[in-house]
Amino acid sequence: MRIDILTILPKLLESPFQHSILKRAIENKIAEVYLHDIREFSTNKHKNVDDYPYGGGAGMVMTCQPIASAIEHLKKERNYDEIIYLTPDGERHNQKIANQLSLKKNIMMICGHYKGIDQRIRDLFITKEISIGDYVLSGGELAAAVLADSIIRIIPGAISDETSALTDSFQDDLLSPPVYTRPEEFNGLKVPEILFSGDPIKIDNWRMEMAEKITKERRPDLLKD
Ligand code: 6GU
Repeated sequence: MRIDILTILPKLLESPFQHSILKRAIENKIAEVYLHDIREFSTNKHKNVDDYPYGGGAGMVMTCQPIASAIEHLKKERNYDEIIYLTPDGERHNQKIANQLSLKKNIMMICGHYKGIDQRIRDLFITKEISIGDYVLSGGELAAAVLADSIIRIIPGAISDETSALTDSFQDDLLSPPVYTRPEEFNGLKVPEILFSGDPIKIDNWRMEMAEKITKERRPDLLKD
């Protein structure tokens, strides 16, 4: 999979791909991530990327030209399965969307700033609009990092323990059961006895019961369908 991210703050997006699972996935050629500075595509002599909104009001709007030029430059090189705009008014991100996107070959992500991007860019180029939750971020970059992480980590081979991504919270609409490691007792709190039983079926059943209990308590909405 190849992901191209268009942003006015490429530096902000470097670090998330330089650690842990994402770093390894990129090193192992399971994913390629390229950051593109929208400003470099501006034909304006000051390299401007924003302007005042028609109709007035607070805040600036990202102009069409630099974003359109960047998108067209990339589209000339390859076909994109999705061109995603990260925006708080997009479809709320979830595991199902991550699973679907993890099967794609080429994905482009556009990060907005200020009051957002000119609507015509959305009308002309964007195939999917995604929000990562009901709150407002300063820009789309952190959302793009979240989206890319959720996609890359589940590409087969990204996680060494193949079953690990499948047992994640949400992968089966259940939250994860509690986990323990050494020591057996910490500050008077003991590891549940069943985890020492050596009986994998009993342990699996206990984990499933705990997952259901926790999901019922914290996120009953996940159990509804
Ligand atoms: Cl995708 N962008 C911004 N700016 N804020 C958000 C978001 C995206 N998702 C939730 N809040």
